[in-house]
Amino acid sequence: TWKTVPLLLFTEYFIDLIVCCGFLLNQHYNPAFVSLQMMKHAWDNYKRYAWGLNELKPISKQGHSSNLFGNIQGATIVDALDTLYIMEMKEEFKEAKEWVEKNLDFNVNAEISVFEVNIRFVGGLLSAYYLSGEEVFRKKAVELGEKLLPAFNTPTGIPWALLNIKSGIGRNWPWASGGSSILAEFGTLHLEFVHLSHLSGNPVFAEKVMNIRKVLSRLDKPEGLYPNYLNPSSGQWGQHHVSIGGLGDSFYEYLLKAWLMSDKTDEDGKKMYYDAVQAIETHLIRKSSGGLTYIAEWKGGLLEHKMGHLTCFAGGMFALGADGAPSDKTGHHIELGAEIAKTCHESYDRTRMKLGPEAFRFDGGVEAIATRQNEKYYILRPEVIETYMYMWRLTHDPKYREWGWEAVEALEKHCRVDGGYSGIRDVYNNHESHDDVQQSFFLSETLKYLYLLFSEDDLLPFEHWVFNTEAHPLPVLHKDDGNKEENQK
Ligand code: DMJ
Repeated sequence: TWKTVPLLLFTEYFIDLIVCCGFLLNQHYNPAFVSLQMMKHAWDNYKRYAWGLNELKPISKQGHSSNLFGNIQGATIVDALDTLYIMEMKEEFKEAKEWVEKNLDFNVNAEISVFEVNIRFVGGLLSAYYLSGEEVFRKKAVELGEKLLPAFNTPTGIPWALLNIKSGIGRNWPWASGGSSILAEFGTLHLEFVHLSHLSGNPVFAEKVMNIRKVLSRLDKPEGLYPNYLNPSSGQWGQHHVSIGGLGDSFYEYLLKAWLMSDKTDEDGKKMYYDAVQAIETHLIRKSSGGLTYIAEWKGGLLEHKMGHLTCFAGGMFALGADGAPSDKTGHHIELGAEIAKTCHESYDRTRMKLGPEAFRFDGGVEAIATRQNEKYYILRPEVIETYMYMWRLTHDPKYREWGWEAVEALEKHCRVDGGYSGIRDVYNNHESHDDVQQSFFLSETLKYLYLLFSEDDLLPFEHWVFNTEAHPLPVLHKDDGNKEENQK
């Protein structure tokens, strides 16, 4: 009847209102959406104040150049490309692509870090190519790969850490023990170089990294462990310092991922990974009296009971590798991943800002706490969130999303500033002292892993993609179909 019409209209209006508010609320509290908004804030400010330069100084609102990339410019743009693509920030991806087309130039007189340029620039370009299919990224990745080849001109073929990409002259870090190259640096080229050969048809890239493998497998390893220093001329280990954090970390990661990326055909990579994990468990992994599992550092047989923020990636690595472990060890590797994730979460939870310090200790009466002033900083690093993402995907235990959300809240509260996101000098302090750097890996890794943590598992599924150490996804090279990856986005 006529009386019911206004009632119906009102009901319809009311339902619309609820749906609309629900949508807004849901968007606001949808953590994947929040990570996207964080990316937008980081990107917009980089664009406004530091466009084309390597990184942003978010407090002084200007560009920041790091000597890791020499005169190569645009680190944040190349590192962020795939995150923009995955988050469907189409306009931003388009402007980044145009910048790469017009401005990314490797014909510069620059001494660069081979490792950093490989993981951020080569890795970033490869991922952008595989995700978007845009030829410019493939061409630039191969061009840059070719520029890196002279680094391998050493008596053993173990590459130099630093290379002048104009003159082709290489050298090592002056501080590295006995003129050595660094394990985590020369051991973190494998995934990208295999893909460079795959995409260019030129076997030279893969040959270079297979040779590194050969050199390593022939060497004696103290207690089955890999020291962080290896002299590229003599082929001898330098100082016997073993670490799953800085100087060692991504070497182990790349053994496992090389096997996964080869569709589980790279048996040498697999064996080296599981043998290394066995030695790490025996000699480096310990439990504190408070029940926290940690990975110590090994110096000539003596343990330093310290764990770096960088080491926290290992939780995700152990869990990712669980599947390939002998069947009676699968559960154990997942458990190890869960224990490391818990310890790293504690390292965050025991600070005032709920963000983890650069290194934390298990001695002198403390557990998972930084005791030295120069270890109390947080520079927007991703490793703890990376581990939460792997643990979430592999266990679906909701605590990993809760812990990820805690990190979002802490980042928003302490690191977000008007001009972007900044690192913090002391996470135990009441007041933020900002370091004024928005690291490019914040956009490539921290924000991407947060977004993936809160997204469905079929976004870049692990069966088809492996992430390089800078979180750039590279497709698994399936035995049966080399081009299949193009259809699996
Ligand atoms: C990144 O460049 C990579 O994750 C690298 O493997 C280690 N350091 C930073 C992030 O902390």
